[in-house]
Amino acid sequence: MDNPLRDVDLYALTSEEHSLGRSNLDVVQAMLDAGVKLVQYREKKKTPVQKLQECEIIRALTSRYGALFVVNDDVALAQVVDADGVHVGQDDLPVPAIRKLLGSGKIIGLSTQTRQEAVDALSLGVDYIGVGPIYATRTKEDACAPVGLDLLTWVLQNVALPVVAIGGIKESNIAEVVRHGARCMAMVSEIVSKPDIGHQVRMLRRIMHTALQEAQQ
Ligand code: 3NM
Repeated sequence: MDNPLRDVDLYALTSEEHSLGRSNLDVVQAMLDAGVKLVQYREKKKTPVQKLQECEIIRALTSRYGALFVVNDDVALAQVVDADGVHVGQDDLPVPAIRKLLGSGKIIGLSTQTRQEAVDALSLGVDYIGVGPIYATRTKEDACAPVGLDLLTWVLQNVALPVVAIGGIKESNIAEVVRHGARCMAMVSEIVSKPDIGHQVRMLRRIMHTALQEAQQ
C-alpha cells in the first residue's frame, strides 16, 4: 500500500470523556469541517452496540468528506463498518493475524515505544507506526513514560515506515516535533478538549506548516 499518511498532517482521535460534554459525533463533524483527513475512533468506555452505532455514522461522515477512518484495537468493528483500517498496540491481536482478516487493502497501524518495536514492525507488514508518547500524557491510562524526541528522530532516520508522533503533543510543542522530522501528528486532548475545534485544528495545522517551511529553508 502507498503511504496512507501521505496527505495526513494532523491525525485526530476521539475521546468522548475529554470532549467537554460533546458527543463523539459532534466532535468528528467539527474535525472534518476543519479539514482533518484522518480520524481514529478510540473509545474505551462504551458498549459494543454504542461503538457500532457511532462507527457506522463516522464511517459515513468520513467517506462524505474524503477522510480516512481508522478504528482503535477492535478489528471486528473495523471490518463490520468497512473502516479504512485499524490501529493496534503491542498487546493486541498480532499484526499477521489482523492482515489475514482484513486483507491487503486495509491500513494497519501499530504503536511502538522502543527502537526494537519500530524495527520489528518492518517485517510485520504494517502500513505505519505510532511513536510515543513523545511527551507526558494523561489521556492514555496505561501510557508508559515519555519516549521523547530522541526515539522519534532515531526511528525517522532508521525505519522505512510512515510515522505518526503521538502523546502530549500541544500547540506549545508541535513546532519542536516538526523540527525533529515528524510530518504527521496525532492528538487527543489538544483537539477534543478545546471549545472551538475548528479554530483549534486550523491553528495547529498553521503552526505545523510554518514550522515545516522554516525547517526547509
Ligand atoms: N497513544 P494526548 S499516547 C492514544 O504513546 C495514545 O501510543 C499513545 O493523547 C502512545 O494527545 C496516547 O491527549 C494519548 O496526549 C494521546
